[in-house]
Amino acid sequence: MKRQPAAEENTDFEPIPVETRLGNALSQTPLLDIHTHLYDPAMGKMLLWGIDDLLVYHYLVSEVFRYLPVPYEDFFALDKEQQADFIWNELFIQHSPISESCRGVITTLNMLGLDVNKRDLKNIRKWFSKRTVEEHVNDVFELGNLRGVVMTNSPFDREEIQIWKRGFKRDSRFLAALRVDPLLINYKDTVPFLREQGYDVRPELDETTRSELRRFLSEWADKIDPLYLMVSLPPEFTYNVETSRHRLLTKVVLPFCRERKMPFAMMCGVTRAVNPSLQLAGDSMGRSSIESVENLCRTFPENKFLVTVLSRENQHHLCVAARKFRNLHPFGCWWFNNIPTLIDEITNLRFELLGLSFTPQHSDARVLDQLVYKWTHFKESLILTLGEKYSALEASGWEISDKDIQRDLKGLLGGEFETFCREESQNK
Ligand code: RAT
Ligand code: ZN
Repeated sequence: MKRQPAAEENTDFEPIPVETRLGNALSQTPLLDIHTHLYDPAMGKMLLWGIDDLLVYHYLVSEVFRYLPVPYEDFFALDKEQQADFIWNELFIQHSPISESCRGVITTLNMLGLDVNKRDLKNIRKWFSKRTVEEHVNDVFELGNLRGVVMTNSPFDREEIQIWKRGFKRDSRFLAALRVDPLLINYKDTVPFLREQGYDVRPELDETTRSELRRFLSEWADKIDPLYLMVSLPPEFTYNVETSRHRLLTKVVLPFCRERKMPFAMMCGVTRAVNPSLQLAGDSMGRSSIESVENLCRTFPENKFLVTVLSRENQHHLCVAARKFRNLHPFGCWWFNNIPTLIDEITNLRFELLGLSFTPQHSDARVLDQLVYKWTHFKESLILTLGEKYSALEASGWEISDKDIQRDLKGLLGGEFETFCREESQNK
């Protein structure tokens, strides 16, 4: 079947193909995006949106250097609009924009109603300059059929903590997640920051330090009301080693999550700054230890783990691990996996091994407008993968009703995640 949203009317009396019914149901199922880098509009400049932010997205920054031998520093010395001009010219005018990140910009502009064929960046800028953030948020949420997005909230980001401390009226569509990378990745260097914030912590994890770290997490959780606690981990992360990270995890983070009945989200497999000159675009990836995920799930049955992995080679093992542990919920086709080829493959693996008990996608949007393409492209894939599974069932004599489809989609697009967050861990 062709990769396109299926939404057609039944003009004759032939039975409607299941893919068409799936496409129709999909356009009527509001979804929850469980991991983004977007912010509540009340957080002001932190919420990125508009054409220039779309063009300087770090996924596109790394692609532009594929074509031009410009020194990195020269590019980063330009202001945002100049960088965007540069990227537009190189990736959209001098070459056809076929990569996933480039096509994403085109899908987004097209769905926002702009004539992409004019290839006129000035005009596009003019269109955006007339919009307010409020109307843009509403339009993007409507186009993506979103009911909510989960932010990534860092209690280590000075700009962000000022905003939370000042307080603001929250937009209920923007939910929180507490991100603690500096704590688990780089604890020793984080001690001075924590002390400056009024927590009596030391590099050694003595009793006072542990209880102060719990106080830090508690106060932030009370302030922002997160759905889960999260961290991204390097490929070499393993459980079972006597490191300070291990002690932090088992003596501070996991007990805290248990107490709050909150999942702990692990995003496994990122190697930060393999090319530091590329700044935010310089991260790479590696294969992680799913054995460690299994160890954690077994050793801490009262904890709930949300897990996504960056390496394609880890995807199959993660599915198998989730078959063994009810307290493990795989989610998303993360970052370099968020391309049609891998989305199809990973989602099929998960359907075939886990049925519908996982969350197939999150957007990771850093710019509001990206919600439009990241979800549109994902839905194109879902119509193919889930449509094929339904067709196969029908071929075996099992009829799929519209109600079945609606129920399944509700689960896949946020419902299964919400149930997982709500429930006590059942792995006891
Ligand atoms: O997808 C991204 O934009 C990455 O840079 C990361 O933010 C990643 O998703 C993460 O959450 O660490
Ligand atoms: Zn992310």
